[in-house]
Amino acid sequence: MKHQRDLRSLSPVSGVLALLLAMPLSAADYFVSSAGSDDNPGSPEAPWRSIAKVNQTSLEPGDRVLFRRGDRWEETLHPSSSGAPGNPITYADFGGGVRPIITGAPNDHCIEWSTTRSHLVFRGLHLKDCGQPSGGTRGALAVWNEAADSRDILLEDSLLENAQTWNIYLTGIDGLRIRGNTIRNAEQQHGIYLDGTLGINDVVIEDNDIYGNRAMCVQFNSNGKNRLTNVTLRYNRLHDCGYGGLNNIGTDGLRAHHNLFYGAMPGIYNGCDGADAGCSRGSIGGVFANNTILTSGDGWSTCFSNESSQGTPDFSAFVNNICVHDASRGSAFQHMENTGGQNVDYNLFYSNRTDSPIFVWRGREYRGFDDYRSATDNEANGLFADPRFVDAGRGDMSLAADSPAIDSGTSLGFERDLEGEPVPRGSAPDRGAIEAASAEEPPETPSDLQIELQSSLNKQLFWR
Ligand SMILES: [Ca+2]
Repeated sequence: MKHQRDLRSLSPVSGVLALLLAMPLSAADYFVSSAGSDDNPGSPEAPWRSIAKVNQTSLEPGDRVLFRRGDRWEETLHPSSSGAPGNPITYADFGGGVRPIITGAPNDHCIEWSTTRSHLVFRGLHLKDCGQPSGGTRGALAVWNEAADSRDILLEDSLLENAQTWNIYLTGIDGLRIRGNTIRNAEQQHGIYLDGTLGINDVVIEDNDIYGNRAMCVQFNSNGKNRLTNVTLRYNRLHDCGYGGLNNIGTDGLRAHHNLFYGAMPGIYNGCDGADAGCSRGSIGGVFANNTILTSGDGWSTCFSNESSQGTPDFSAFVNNICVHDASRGSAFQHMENTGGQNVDYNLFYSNRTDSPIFVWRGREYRGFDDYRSATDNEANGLFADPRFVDAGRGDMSLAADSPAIDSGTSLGFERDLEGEPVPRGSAPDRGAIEAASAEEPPETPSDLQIELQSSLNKQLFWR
């Protein structure tokens, strides 16, 4: 039985026409609860019980499968069909309390498909303890696409934690949005692993909190096969992962901006895969801008590293970043390869250590920022100064009013910062991920209307 949604109940404020055009008259909602029965019709009053029932049901574009908050399933969700452009199939939550928990079948994925599935939305879910121990290839959301490309996949407002391998493992996707999630504590591998083996194109990863994963917070890897194309990583907090914040070994033209990296880990690696002899599928053309990167701890660590034993990785620009290197070993900035044309400027470096931080440029090592700057063409507008974070110890890397990073960046056309505030505020963009309120224009106490307008604006920017 179908449970047709009442279109008249839609809010009249925004995009209703587009929504109506996109929504077929047959769109149905199916409700699922641990207290239900698979003999039920799947209505709110008489919900289904199992994910097996969901997997067996042929869903149509526009349909939604809604899992009851507070319930739990030890089954793997295998989406049975695809949505349509502008009209996805949605897997989401309903009711009150904590998000619905899906743990996957024992030692299996939480969500998996291995033939083409497109136009799917996953929202408001809690994927927990998923996957396979001891280096298996399964994770919380894992797609291994043996057939043609999957397209248009959205994961948002969900909690992914304690996957036995990766929290997210995906390949063979064109059109991927991962936004507003918490992705933490993968027990063996990365928080997010995008594998270019079967192609990855058109990706936006934004507004996520990614931490405590055993390997990298985020890894983009060609595996020596296809470079990942049109990838944006922005407005994320990446911290306290075992191997580092970002390992970019296989994108073409990555845009990584307004991210915050911190914890006892390296910040950004840019390089080549170990299986890619000659680095023919290594990273090229990446832009790293307005990131705030703090590295610390007793181990080897670097804010930004462009190197590989396989060959010559490449990047385009490293600009407007704040880089605090406070680790006992490693370097603040390391560019080993003999390639040229990179734009490295307007960054702010600092170290709390008494010895001078190490900078490496084209294989030569410099002790301290002044020696590095005078010997290279880099950092004509660079600074070595305390960025004056409000309270770095408590994770507050916003800028105090006397920060030298305020209004001293160069304009790159960005529209918002890590926290959703407009860029620029004041006379120019700041360095780093968080744009400070303007000193000349102290913030007024906003009216309710202003709050509403700002919220609306943020939502629009968020949905770009
Ligand atoms: Ca500013």
